[in-house]
Amino acid sequence: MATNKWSIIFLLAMIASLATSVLATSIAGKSFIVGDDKGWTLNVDYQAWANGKKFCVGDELVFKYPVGKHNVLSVNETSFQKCIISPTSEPLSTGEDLITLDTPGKKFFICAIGKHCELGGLKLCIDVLPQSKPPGPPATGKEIMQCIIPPPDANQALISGYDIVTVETPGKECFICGIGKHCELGMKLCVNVHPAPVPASPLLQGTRKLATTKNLGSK
Ligand SMILES: [Cu+2]
Repeated sequence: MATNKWSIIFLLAMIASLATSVLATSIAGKSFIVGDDKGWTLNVDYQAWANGKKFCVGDELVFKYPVGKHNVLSVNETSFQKCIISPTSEPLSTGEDLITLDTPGKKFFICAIGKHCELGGLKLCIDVLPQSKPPGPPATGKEIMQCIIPPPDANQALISGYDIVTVETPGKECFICGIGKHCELGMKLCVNVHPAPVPASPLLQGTRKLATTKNLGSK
């Protein structure tokens, strides 16, 4: 009895950790420490730091600085360029501020203390790209010919008993039977789809034929 209970608990723990790791890999973005080792401080070229980095929705910025020395204020473009600090603004000030980038587009951050933005260059502008999509289910001819059946949520098996597939895009299209080992036993087909030929006008064909006949006749 006790053994059973523990094995169930163990199983549940396994499932939980598996679910967490799947969730973590699909949701978590990258984390950037602004300024890397230097952190958020005076006289660092933050545009140079941002150059060449790819910020995507879901990524996170970490601003690190000694508490009280600086802070982080998210502002609009005008405030960024002119270092305008609204008296009602509420900057982040924990010394390790996390900002999750949740929308694409340009984002502006400045330090709202003294003249740190104007004179110390404590300002950062980044361009946030839309979330990078996870790769879709494998659909290459090679994988299909190896009888790899996509997971149930990604495969759209046809089951009517009289399935009609219109081949819509040129390239290689492959089909398998997704039941048991039917594919391994040979139930698979790959076809090459060619771009649709430009339909030749029947009138034009007729004319050409007529012309040839005439030529032949006049000889
Ligand atoms: Cu500052």
